[in-house]
Amino acid sequence: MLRFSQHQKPSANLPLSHDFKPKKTRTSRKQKIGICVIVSIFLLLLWTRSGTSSKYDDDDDYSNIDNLVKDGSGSIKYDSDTELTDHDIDTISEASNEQYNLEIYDLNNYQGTPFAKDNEEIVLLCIPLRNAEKVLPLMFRNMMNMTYDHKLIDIAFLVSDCSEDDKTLETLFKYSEAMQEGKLLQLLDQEEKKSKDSGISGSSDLYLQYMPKDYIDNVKNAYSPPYHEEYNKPFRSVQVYQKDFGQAIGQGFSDRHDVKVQGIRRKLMGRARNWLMYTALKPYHSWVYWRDVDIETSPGDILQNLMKFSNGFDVIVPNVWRPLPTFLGNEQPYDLNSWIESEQGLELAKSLDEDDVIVEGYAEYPTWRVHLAYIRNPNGNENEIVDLDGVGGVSILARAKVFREGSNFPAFTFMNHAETEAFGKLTKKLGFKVGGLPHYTIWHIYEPSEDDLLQISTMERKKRRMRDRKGG
Ligand SMILES: Nc1nc2c(ncn2[C@@H]2O[C@H](COP(=O)(O)OP(=O)(O)OP(=O)(O)O)[C@@H](O)[C@H]2O)c(=O)[nH]1
Ligand SMILES: *[C@@H]1O[C@H](CO)[C@@H](O)[C@H](O)[C@H]1NC(C)=O
Ligand SMILES: [Mg+2]
Repeated sequence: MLRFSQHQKPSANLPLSHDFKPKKTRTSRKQKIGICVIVSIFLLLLWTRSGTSSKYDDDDDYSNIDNLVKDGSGSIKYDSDTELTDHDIDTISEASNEQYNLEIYDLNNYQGTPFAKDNEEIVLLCIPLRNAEKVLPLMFRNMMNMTYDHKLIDIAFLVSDCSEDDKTLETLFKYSEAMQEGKLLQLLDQEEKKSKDSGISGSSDLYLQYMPKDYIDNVKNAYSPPYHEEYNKPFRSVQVYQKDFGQAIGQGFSDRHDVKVQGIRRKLMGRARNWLMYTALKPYHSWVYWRDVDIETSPGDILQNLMKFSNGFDVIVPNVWRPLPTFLGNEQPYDLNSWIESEQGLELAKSLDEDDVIVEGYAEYPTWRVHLAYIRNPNGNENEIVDLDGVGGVSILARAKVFREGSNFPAFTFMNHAETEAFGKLTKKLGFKVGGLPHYTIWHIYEPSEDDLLQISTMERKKRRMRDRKGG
């Protein structure tokens, strides 16, 4: 007798893994057991809640499988306590003592639609990290702020090449655990209060006094209650991967923006992104959303909003700006990797070696391309979309099928580009549409460069002298 149950949504029997072993192990055994328990409970909850599993008797013959596939109902699970006939055992070669799964997916059902939220389409959220400890609270608050159903989002982190004293991996694990238990907001608030009380932030936050007041107010607002209903809800799953790629270029602002290092740095980043995506992408993902850690504010419904454009586009990016100190002009177009190809860009490419990488936004590479960042009008129509050739990696929504059909983040020179810019070109070559929203903006954090810090300290000294003169 063969019995199998059917799941409307491939959830209950799929890996909801949240277990990982940090290389620099800090997690106690107790913690690990704790997580296993949480995962099991979560699994059980999903299982009971799905309510769609129905059992088929042996007189329902194999034609059911056909029906299932046609229905697009996802997966079929063979339970351990079923008696198998010889024929069944022939059919299913890998029988194990306990339980095994046979899953059937009609991949036509996981291509991504503009009605993703209503269709309960599952999103894979990919976040690469390096020396990111400092921005993790901000990143997690941004994730929690997403109003797309958390139970439809699988999160995959890749941590690479962090410095010796950096605690990205440990902190990531701690926050992920708290988030899945619904306790993260509490934890972050507590930690923030503690550091405020101890006055640790002090001199490193001096630049805040030079930031535009309305921006600071806006940020304060963005990080304050009331929060939406979904905010504290656990995500479908969290996976943390650790793998080094030998990235040697510093993660400081000035280090990583030197033009000479871009080619190497970007190819390594491409390699990292590919490892992350190929490891995490599962058949039931309809979407992949790439997000950098260092975003300060972003609308909570960004996923739904980007998905709206998927009737005409397969890859969609928002505009990315950053604030600046008032003495530098308040704000600035930031992500210059999203652009429209130009005649001059193509000519420049022809003049280069096959392996040379053009990195957009540097004087060394005069391409005269139109950058998405520069065509923004703060009062422009948020629903306007333009065709792009290159894209930046800060926030990319892509149909999962783009990757399934072979696109990725080239870790070699492709059409004189690498990583996300090459991803844009490659994706177009595969026949997909790549678009950007000029008037829909998310905000990257501002990190003072060495020059900016120098200027701030000069101004501070001047201020002090004035004060001293007045006082004395
Ligand atoms: N796994 C991994 N992540 C990285 C590496 N380098 C940067 N990242 C992460 O990738 C994202 C983008 O990195 P950034 O350093 O901001 O690089 P960028 O976006 O090209 O540069 P900016 O435009 O200056 O922000 C961030 O989330 C980083 O934490 C790396 O070598 N490995
Ligand atoms: C959270 O979402 C709201 C609503 O879209 C938005 O106004 C706010 O800026 C978001 N917060 C952050 C930290 O991005
Ligand atoms: Mg960045």
